[in-house]
Amino acid sequence: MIRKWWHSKVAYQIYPKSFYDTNEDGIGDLPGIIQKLDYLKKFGVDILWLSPVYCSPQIDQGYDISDYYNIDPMFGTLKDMDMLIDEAKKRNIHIIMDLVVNHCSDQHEWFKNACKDPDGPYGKFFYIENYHDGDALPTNLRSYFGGSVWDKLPGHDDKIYFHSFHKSQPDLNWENPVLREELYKMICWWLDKGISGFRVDAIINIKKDLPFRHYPADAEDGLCDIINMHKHSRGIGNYLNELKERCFKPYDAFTVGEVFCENGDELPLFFGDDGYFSTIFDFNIIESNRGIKGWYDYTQTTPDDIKKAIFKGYEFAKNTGMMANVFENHDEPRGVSRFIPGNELNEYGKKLLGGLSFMTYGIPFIYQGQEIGMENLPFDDIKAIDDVNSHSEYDIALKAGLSPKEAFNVVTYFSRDNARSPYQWDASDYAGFSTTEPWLRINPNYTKINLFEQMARPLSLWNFYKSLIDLRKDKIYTDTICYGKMIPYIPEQTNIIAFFRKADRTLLVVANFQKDDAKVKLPSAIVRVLLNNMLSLKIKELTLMLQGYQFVILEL
Ligand code: TEU
Ligand code: CA
Repeated sequence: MIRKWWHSKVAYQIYPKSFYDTNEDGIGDLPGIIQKLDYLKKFGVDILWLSPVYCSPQIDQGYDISDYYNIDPMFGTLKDMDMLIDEAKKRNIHIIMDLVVNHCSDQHEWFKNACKDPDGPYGKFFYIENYHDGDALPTNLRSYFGGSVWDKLPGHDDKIYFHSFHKSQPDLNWENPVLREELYKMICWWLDKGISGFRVDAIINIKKDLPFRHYPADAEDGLCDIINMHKHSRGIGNYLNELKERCFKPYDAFTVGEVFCENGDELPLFFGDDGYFSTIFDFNIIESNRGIKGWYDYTQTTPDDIKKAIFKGYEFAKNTGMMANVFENHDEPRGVSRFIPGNELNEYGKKLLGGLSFMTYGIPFIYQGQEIGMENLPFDDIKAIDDVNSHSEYDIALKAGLSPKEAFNVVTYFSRDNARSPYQWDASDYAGFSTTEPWLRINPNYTKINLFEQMARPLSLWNFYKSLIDLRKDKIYTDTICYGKMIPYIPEQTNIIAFFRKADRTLLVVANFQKDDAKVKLPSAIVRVLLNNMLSLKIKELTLMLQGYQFVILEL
């Protein structure tokens, strides 16, 4: 593996709308991020991924872009963005933007022009088909956000267009070289501005299985999960290669692909030395309890599921490159609320999860608030949920026969709003996020869980994350933590996640992922305890006597 600057770094995802508000409108903004750069530097993060800040009607929180070349006024101006890039650079922080090119917004000029003249050049930017009421649809695929992927083209009763996500997010037609050129131009324009790269959204969707056809229905709606099409489609590599050659490679950009349904045989090409992307997210933990029918169809993830997920990711990546470690993001519930039973949730368990994410082979991505242990947002009514996907999953659960209360419970467990509530800076009004009512409710636990409190408390979760960052950057250990082999240790011991990291040094990471105490035999004597989420560590004749949720990094 060719060594790259980013291998030893720590990345942090900012959800701008909920990060920090400076102009008192209840919405986070770019000047807010600029103001916090010194803090982020002090914390130790090197790469900042910004969820979309482009112009957008915000139907899908910015993942519906109406102008790729401008900043939505709610976040600031292009000048603010230039300043953010500059100020970040001064501090040696790399900015990466979200690249959403599978689809745009139905308010984008391209789509408006396509509606005006579907047979003209912009009609070819999208997938538009003729359709008369009563006809069979070209495919029976179900969009990610529920319902058919087809909708009537505005202003045309006899035409329909394709959308993988919400109907306000028409898919761009990558088969069309003119469209591809437009996208490449835009991508290079941003790279010229000095950003270091992109997180590449939903990219697996750009290749369709053409000509469109029907698939066996998988539910009573007669539709079939869109993922099935992607299992059949081949040749996405041609586009991704072109994208890499034309845009990413000339700038040596750092790119992280959101690749969540892959054809096994093609995947090694996605990342690594010659990959289409520098890295891709390792979604094994996040996907560990997902059902195929919808959110309601999930199972509770166990510590042993997480263990399996961690080793599966490593086995998959080890000969190819480095994946990006995540256990939450803006599309998922808060990891600590999801993976630790509510009545056992405290800072020890939160530290354990953070420790695993940092010590697993891969580049750690922290989602804003993870470092202070932000938890799921409590909801009391489905109407209080903003996220579009939550509402469609609620309907799916009801249709599957769940009672409104059961459906509501499922949705509150998975809702994307859980992780989108404003950042909890301190215990003052509105959690120090804003001076006014924010766009989404603040978690009422902000008086207890907030950054200010944790920075002041030496044994806080935040300080533990800081130690993890410092350890990764400690010259003595960088090689072992970034490049060292990961070898499972006592994998058969239930609720214990343990592994070696081996390079010039040998580390043993041990997590007692349960509330009960546990004994773990050591393979050899300990040279040093590098990190411990508790004040003490009991050892009796080469056996660790771990407390519930104890997590340690040992040097052997
Ligand atoms: O997500 C891709 C994706 O497939 C989603 O369906 C994801 O599985 C879902 O959000 C879970 O509820 C990306 C973005 O991360 C997401 O925020 C966008 O909504 C989506 O693309 C469309 O751009
Ligand atoms: Ca604002």
